[in-house]
Amino acid sequence: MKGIKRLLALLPVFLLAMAPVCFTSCKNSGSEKEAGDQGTAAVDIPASVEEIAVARGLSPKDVIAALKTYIPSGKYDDYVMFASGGHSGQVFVIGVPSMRLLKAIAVFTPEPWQGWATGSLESQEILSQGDMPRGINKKLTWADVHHPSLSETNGDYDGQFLFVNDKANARVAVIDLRDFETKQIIKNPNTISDHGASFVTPNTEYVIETTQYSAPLPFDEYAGMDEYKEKYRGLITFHKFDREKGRIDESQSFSIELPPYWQDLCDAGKKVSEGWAFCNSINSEMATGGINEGNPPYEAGISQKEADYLHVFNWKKAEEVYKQGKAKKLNGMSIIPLDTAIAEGLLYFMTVPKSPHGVDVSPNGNFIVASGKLDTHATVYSFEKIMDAIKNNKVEGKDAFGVPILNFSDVMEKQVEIGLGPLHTQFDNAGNAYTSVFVESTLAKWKLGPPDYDGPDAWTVVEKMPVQYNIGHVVCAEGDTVAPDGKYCVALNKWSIDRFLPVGPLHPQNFQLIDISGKNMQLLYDMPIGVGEPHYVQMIKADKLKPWIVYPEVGFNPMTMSVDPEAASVGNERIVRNGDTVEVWMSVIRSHFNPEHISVKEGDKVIMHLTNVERARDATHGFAIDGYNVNLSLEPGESSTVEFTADKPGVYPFYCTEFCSALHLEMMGYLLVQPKQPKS
Ligand code: CUK
Ligand code: CUA
Repeated sequence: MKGIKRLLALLPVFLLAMAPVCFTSCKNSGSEKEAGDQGTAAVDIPASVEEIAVARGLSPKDVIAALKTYIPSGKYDDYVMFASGGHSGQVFVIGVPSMRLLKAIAVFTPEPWQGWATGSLESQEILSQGDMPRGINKKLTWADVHHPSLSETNGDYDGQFLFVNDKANARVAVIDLRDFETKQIIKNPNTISDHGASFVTPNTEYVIETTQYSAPLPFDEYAGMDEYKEKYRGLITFHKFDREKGRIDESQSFSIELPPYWQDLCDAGKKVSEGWAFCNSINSEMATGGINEGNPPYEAGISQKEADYLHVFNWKKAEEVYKQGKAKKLNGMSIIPLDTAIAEGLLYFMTVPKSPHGVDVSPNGNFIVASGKLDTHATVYSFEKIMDAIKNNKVEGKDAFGVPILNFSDVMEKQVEIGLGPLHTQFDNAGNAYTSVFVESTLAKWKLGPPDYDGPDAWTVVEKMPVQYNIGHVVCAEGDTVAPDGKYCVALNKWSIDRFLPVGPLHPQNFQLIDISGKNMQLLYDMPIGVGEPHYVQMIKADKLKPWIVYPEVGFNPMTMSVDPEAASVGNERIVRNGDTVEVWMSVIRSHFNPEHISVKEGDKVIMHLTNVERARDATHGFAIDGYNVNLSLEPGESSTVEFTADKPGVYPFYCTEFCSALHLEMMGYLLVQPKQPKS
C-alpha cells in the first residue's frame, strides 16, 4: 500500500491545481459550477481514494493506470484511433487514452442512425458505386474492412481524409474527415479480393491496393484450377487521389499485373525511400489446394517453401511508364503488363522466410521490416542496399515469370530474434520498434540499428510484454509515419477469452492500451470491441483533426460538399404534383416538420427534399417513415433527398428519430396514401 499512499499524498496538490481552472471555465453554467464546487469542496478525498482502492482490491499499479486513462467529464482525449471494423463494414473512432468509443462511421454497410443507405438517395448512390461491375447481379451490403489509412502530407498524417479497403470484394472507400462521412466507394473492376490496402504514398498521391487471392484477369473470366499458373494473376492498383475534389480518380489510376502469388500487406517508402512501395506475398508455391480431391490443403501447400517474395515497386517510375501509354486497358482500368513491368525495372523481389505477413517501413525510410508468421525473426532490409543491388544487378535468379530476385544477403540488414509468429511492426520517436507476436501473445519492443539508432543494444529485443490474447496488429501513436509520437501503443488482440464478462460464445476482441512513455511498458486498459473484427488501426494526434461542428451552410449536401440547389428552405416549403410524381420540399427544425401532411395517391412516385435548418451544435433530427423502411439523419444544416413509390395505401406516420427537444414526440406528420380503388 506504500505506493498508493505516495500517490495519494500528491492528490491534494493535484486537486488544488485543478480548482481555479474549473471555477473559470464552469462560470457560465450554474449547474456545472455546482458540480465543480462539490468536487473541489470534498477535502476528504485522499483518505476515501485509499479506501476505494483497498475496497476494490486495486494495486498501486492499477491506480496509476486508472489515473493515466481517466478523462474527466467535458475533457477531451489526446489521440484518436481509427479502427477498421472488419466484417461490420464500418470504421470505429476511439479516443485515447480513455478508450471511449466516439463513433462508428458507416462505410460499406447500411447504418440507420447515420441514415446510411436507409433511404437517403445520396448514401445509396455512394454505396451503389461499389456494386459488382458489368451488371453482375449482386448488391454488396457488407464488407471486410482491414486497413484504414489516413491521408498524409510529407509522410505525416494531415487529418483530412481516411481510406479503407474491403478485403472481401476488393473495394476502397474514401471518408472525408470534415464530416466523418463516406464520400466514395470504388470497386476494383478487375480483381475480386484485396488485402494490401489501403496504404497511401507520402503525399497521398496514390492509394495502394493489392489483390489477395489470385483469380483470372478479370475475375469473372473463367479458368479452372489446372490453368492456375497461366491464367490466374495478382494485381497492384495505384488509385490516384484528387485531394482537391476529395475523390479517387480512376481515369488517372493504374495497375500492375503480378504473378499469381497472394499479395499481402504493403507499405509505401518514405523520406529516403519515397517513390517506392513494398508488398509481401505468400504462395510462391502456387499451390492450388483441393483437400477434397486428395491434395494437400492450402495451409500445407502454401507453406512448403522456406521463403516467399517481398515485392519491391518503383511506383514513381511506374507512373511515368503509365503516362507514356505503355499500359493496356481492361474494363476501363489501365494495367501495366507484367513483362513491361519487368523490362522497365518497376518490380523486383526479395525473399522473406516462412510465410511473411506484415511489412513496415521505418520512420526515416531506411529499413523495411518484414515478418514471417512461422518465423521467430523480423527480417530487416536496408533500402540503401536494395538500391545498390538493383543498380549493380545483384540478383540470385528470377522467378517463374521472369521477375528478378535480389540477392538476399546483399539486401538484408539484420534478422532480429523476436519470438514465434511476428506479424506487424510500429515505431516510436526513440529508435524503438514494436512488433506484435501472434503465436506467443506478446508485444516485443526492440531497437533499430544505425543510422536510426546507435547503441550497444541495437537490433535486440529490449522488452517483451504478454498481451491477452493472440495479438494481430499493433498501433502506436502516429507509429507508421515519418514522425511517431511514442506515448501509447494499443495491442489489437484477436481473442479475449477470459478478459470480460461472458456474453455468449461470440467473444469480443480486446484492445489493450499500453503506456510506452516510461522505461518499461505498462498495460493501462482493456477495451472490448463487440462489433466486427478490427484489423489495422491508426492513431492520430487529436488536434490534427478539424471536423465541422455543424455543416457550414444551411442546405448542405454531404455528397457534393456544397449547398444543394434542390434544398428546402424556410418559407419555401411546398408540395408540387407533376403527373404521377409528387415532389416535397420540407424544412426541419425543433420541433416540427413543414409540411406535416403529405397526401399522395397509391402508385405515386414521391421525392422529398428535407433540410435541417438548425445552426445549433448537436441539433440533429431524424426522419423515419413507418412501414416504408426509411430513416434519415439530418445533421444541422444538412439537406437530404429520399425517393420512393407510395405503393402501399393507408396512413403512415413519419417522425423524428432523434430525441431533439422536449416536444420531440410531437415532431411528426402523416403520409396519407389514397388507394387507387376505394375498398367496396
Ligand atoms: S491483417 Cu489482420 S492481423 Cu488484414 Cu492487416 Cu494482419
Ligand atoms: Cu427532431 Cu426529435
